[in-house]
Amino acid sequence: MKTAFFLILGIAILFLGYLFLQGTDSPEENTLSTGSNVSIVDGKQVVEIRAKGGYVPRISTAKPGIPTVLQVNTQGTFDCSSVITIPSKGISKNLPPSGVTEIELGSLEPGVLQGACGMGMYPFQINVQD
Ligand SMILES: [Cu+2]
Repeated sequence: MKTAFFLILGIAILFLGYLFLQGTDSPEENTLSTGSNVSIVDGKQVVEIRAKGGYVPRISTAKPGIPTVLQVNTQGTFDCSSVITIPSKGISKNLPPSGVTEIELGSLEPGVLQGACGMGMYPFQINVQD
């Protein structure tokens, strides 16, 4: 009788441990894997962000060594995030109030690519890592 109790208790602990590991594993995997706003289509990497009162997602994760396009979506964007800049690449672009703007970034080097609105008050970044 006592043996059965401890057996069941043991199984319960193992099961809870399994659930716990699953729970802690997946968020970690998400931050390491390519973000859901980043896709690779026909050998081209597309990083999608939305511009309106800032940039969403503010942090994207992309892979190096792939020709990359930053696809910026606007919808009723009349604030200053309608001017997007990536200083290290000499990029400054006016976005339409609504629409999709593609900005060629070329093949990215590992590291962090910083961008911001025209005034520098709304930052965003692309973490470039394998
Ligand atoms: Cu601004």
